[in-house]
Amino acid sequence: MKVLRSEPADCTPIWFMRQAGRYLPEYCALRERHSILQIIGEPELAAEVTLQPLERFDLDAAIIFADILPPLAAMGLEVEFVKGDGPVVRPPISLSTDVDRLAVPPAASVLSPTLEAIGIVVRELSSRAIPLIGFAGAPFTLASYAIEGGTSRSFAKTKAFMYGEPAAWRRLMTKLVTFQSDYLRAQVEAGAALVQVFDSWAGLALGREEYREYVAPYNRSLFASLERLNVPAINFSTGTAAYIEVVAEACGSAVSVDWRLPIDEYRRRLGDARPLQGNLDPAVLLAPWAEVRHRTNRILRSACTIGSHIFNLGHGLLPDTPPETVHRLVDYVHSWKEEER
Ligand code: 1CP
Repeated sequence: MKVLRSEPADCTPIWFMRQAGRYLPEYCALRERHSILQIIGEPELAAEVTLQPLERFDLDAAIIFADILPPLAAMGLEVEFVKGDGPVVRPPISLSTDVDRLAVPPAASVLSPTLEAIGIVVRELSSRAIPLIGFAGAPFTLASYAIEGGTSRSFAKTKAFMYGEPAAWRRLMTKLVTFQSDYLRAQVEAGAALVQVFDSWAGLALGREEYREYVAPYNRSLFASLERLNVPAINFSTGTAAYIEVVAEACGSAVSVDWRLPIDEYRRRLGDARPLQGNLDPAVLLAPWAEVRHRTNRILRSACTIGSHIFNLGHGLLPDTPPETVHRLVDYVHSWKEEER
C-alpha cells in the first residue's frame, strides 16, 4: 500500500497472481471435493482458499478467490468450468440483438457470496496489516469469453464481431464497463483495500491502433469510474509491450507489466510517475533456484528502486511451480537491499 501511495517503503512488496491455485497441495485437496464455482459461491470456502497462500508465505497482499467470469453469469449467460477444457460460456454472443439481452443488474444483488467472502477475509487479516485485493476482468477480456464461448487463441470471432458490428461492440463494452465498475465499487465497500483490473487478452489479440480504437476508451472509462473510490487500482495486461504507453494512458495507480521486455525498458517508456508491477516470467519458477535468483536480481537491479516496484510475475503462477521456490522468492525479495545493485 505504501508503494501504491508513493510513501517510503522498507522493502519491495511481493504477491502473485494465482497465489491461491493448483501449485498448492492444500488447494488441490479442496478442489477434489468442490468445483471452482462452488468455492466461489460459498463465502467460507472462498475465504479459506484466499488465505491458504498467506499461511505458507510472507506475502504482502491477499487476492480474493473469485474469477473474472461470474459477472457474465450475472449478466444472463451460462458459465461453466469443464474439467480439462477451461470455461464454457453459453450461448455465446454472436448477433447485435444478443447484446441487448444482456442484463446489467446491481452487482451486490448477484455476486453477494464474493462480497461476503471479502468481509470474512478482511476480518481475518485485520490483525496482520495485509491488504486484500479485489478484482474484475477488463471489458475486452470479458467480451472475448462472451463471444468465443470460452478460451481462444485467435480471437477470430471476437474480432469479427468488433469489426463487423461496431455499434453492437460499443453497446457490449459499455454494458461491461457499467457492470464491472459497480462490481469493483461493491468489492471496495465490502473491504477490498485496492483493486486490479485484468486485461489478460487484449494485447494478445490486437495491434496498437485497434487497441486504441476498440479497447482503450472503455478501459479509460472503467478506471475513471474507480477514481472516486479512493483506493489504488492496478492496470494489468499481457502481450502489450508494443504499445504499453497506450495501455497505461487508461490509467490506474500502478501498471503491471509482462516479461516480454526488461523492466527498465518498460520504466523508460512509462516514466517514473507510477509504480510498476511484475515482470518475472512465470516459467522461470520451474527452473533451479540459482536461475530464479539470477533473473529476480536482474529485475530488482534494473531501475527499480525500492518503493517504485511491486514484485510479481508477468502472469499467473503455473500449476507445476514448486511451493518451495515461491517461499524462497518471497524471502529473497523482502531481504534484497539496494546496496546489492
Ligand atoms: O482450480 C483450477 O482449475 C485452477 C484455475 C483457476 C483459478 C485458480 C480458475 C479457472 N479460476 C481461478 C481463480 C482466479 N481466477 C483468481 C483468484 C485466485 C488467485 O489469483 O489467487 C483470479 C484472480 C482469476 C482471474 C481469471 N480467471 C483471469 C484473469 C487472470 C489471468 O489469469 O489472466 C482469467 C483469464 C480467468 C479465466 C479462467 N479461470 C479459470 C480458468 C481455467 C480460466 C481460463 C483461462 C484461459 O482462458 O486460458
